[in-house]
Amino acid sequence: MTGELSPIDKAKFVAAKRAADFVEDGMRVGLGTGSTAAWLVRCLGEMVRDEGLKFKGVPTSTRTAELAREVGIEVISLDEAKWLDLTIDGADEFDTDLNLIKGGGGALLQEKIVATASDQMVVITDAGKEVETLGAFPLPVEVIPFGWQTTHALIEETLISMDVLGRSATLRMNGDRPYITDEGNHILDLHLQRIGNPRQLALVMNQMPGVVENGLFIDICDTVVIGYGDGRVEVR
Ligand code: ABF
Repeated sequence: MTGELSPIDKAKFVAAKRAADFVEDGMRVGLGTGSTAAWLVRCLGEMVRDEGLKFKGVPTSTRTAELAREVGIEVISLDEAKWLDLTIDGADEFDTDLNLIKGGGGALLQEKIVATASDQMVVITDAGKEVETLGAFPLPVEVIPFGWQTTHALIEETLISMDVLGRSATLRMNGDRPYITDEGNHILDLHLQRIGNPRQLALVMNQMPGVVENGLFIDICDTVVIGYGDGRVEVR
């Protein structure tokens, strides 16, 4: 399944493989999105095929749903599952309190709904995503297309009033068109450099009309599984 991997892919793979061991027979499991989560889905597919693992997966994007079905995982919707034992997903940044920035892959809304509906959230990541303070990675904010420019202006004004360092927000593009999420929304990426108070920013963002969700995951992640390029894995 792996062939010759670059150190970064190896790190993602070993983290995903280790986290796959968290999945037990009979569980309902949220399946994340992104390249690290794709490794997880492939590992779980192998465990279903070779070891007879029996679990139900709730994907966080159409991409993940397609891959999960392809590798033989039984896929159900969150409404069918109602509540999940576990979600395993990637991240763009994590800090020492296990707060996260997610959404670089564009699936933050479903990812947050699924993670919040889980008894436990495990993040799989390579070591390069650990930061002291969140914010070097642009913070994705999902907004509805109606009046997005007004929402954009409101976000920038709010960042100025909060005295946040970087204040520009850019519309995520897909070629020459705005990126469209699985829920039919747009994403604004906030270039903040440093987020001094992520909890406060997450609350403020979600109070704005037009904002559907933001990529700050505060107090949601329970465990982080960190992979290294030399094949080591650390669980925190
Ligand atoms: C998802 O995939 C996202 O929330 C995050 O943006 C991204 C991480 O991507 P990768 O695993 O490809 O680095 O988990």
